[in-house]
Amino acid sequence: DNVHDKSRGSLIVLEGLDRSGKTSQSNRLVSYLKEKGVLVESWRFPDRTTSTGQMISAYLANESQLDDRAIHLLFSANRWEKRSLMESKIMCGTTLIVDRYSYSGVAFSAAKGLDFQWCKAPEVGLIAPDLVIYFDISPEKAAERGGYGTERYEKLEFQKKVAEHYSTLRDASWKIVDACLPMDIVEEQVREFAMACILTCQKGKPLNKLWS
Ligand code: FDM
Repeated sequence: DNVHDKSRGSLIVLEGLDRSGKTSQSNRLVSYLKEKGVLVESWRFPDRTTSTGQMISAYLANESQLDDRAIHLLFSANRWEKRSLMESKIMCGTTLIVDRYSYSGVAFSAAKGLDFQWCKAPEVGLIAPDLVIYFDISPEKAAERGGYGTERYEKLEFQKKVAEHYSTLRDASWKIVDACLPMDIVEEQVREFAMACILTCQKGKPLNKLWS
């Protein structure tokens, strides 16, 4: 009777400040899950390959100027244009490991002084992650790690504000990893959180919508 029932994949989001190590950990996690035979794909936002993504990329590189609200909505649109593809992949059994999502969207825009609730509004209705892993590091420690790059937001004072907004967004469901621990320890913790989540989703946990 269950021939049409196929267990779904998970939506796992990695968040944290710049230089928190989440991109390296995302790559490590994806390799590990592939070895374990999990159907998995590595995703990231902004997705710079789409036309909105190219506008975002130019903005981040300081090659273009955009109104704070306009760029906020572009980041959000960049997620909305991927929503249905994400849903079909997840429902067909693929787990998505996503480097940044709506939480970055809100934390970075609110750090510019935009109203927090206004920042959340366009994200309402996107797919809610089954798991958010937050790579916790102080802005000062992150800055010490070989310094920031040249992109628009990679400045200590700004990252401090981003960190504050991340703590407002955080809820009891988030898994917090101390990003200052040795990489292998962080990797092990991330694996455990991810595997537990994937099992729960396979057992039929429903896919939810964000912030509703
Ligand atoms: N960023 C990322 C935002 O400001 N809003 C968003 O919605 C997202 C997803 O873009 F500084 C910021 C965070 C970061 C920059 O991210 C680019 P990557 O991970 O460095 O590509």
